[in-house]
Amino acid sequence: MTRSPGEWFSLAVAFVVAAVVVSFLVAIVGSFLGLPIWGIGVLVLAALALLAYPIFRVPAPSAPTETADTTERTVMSDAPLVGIVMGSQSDMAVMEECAKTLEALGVPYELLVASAHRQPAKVHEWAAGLADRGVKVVIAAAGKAAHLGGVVAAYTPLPVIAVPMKTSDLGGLDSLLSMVQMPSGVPVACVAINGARNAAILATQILGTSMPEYRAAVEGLKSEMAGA
Ligand code: RP5
Repeated sequence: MTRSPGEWFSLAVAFVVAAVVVSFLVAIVGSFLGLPIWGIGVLVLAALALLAYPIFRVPAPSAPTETADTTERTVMSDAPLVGIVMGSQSDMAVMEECAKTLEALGVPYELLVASAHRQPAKVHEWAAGLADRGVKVVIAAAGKAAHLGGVVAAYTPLPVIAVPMKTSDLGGLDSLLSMVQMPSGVPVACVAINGARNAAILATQILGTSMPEYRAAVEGLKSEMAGA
């Protein structure tokens, strides 16, 4: 950690003022106790050293640490097929619809809150292990500069469906463009702003290409929607 010349100047002024006050007080106490002049001098020097240490000590740079992990992975099954990740607990209100839809379609899933910029190591660890744990599709929800889907896609061979969160500043256009404009080579499929339900259905459709029960679940949903 470095200090600017202005900060050093302020610290020096603070030290001089404090040093005068402390020396004065120590001298008064010393004479009150009847100490010889050299004893008072030693006391004053010791007091100044004690004063200087906290003022001028340069704190050691701290290693970057991740935000405390308060929300662990929520596993809805021993063998989840869909992994849902969202950048913040504040995305949960919207993403509950995604979880509910997967439940209605009978798809086992797990859910994690992890931010690509606040907890990059957590996102990396989770995304890199998904395929080996049998997860088939990822749903990534985030808002603003929404890089979570892209970061997850960088670490997994699985298809990633992104859900752009509606935002207060730009209405979710920021999230949408961040997700949909992935550079060539690392695709991220993207549903509508706050399209949590569609993300769940699309994930089920992907599962349905190789698992007949999920194809049947989607066909059932389509029949329901058609009023059949
Ligand atoms: C993104 O920033 C999250 O996905 C969320 O949509 C948005 C705001 O996050 P909070 O400031 O509410 O944690 O990382």
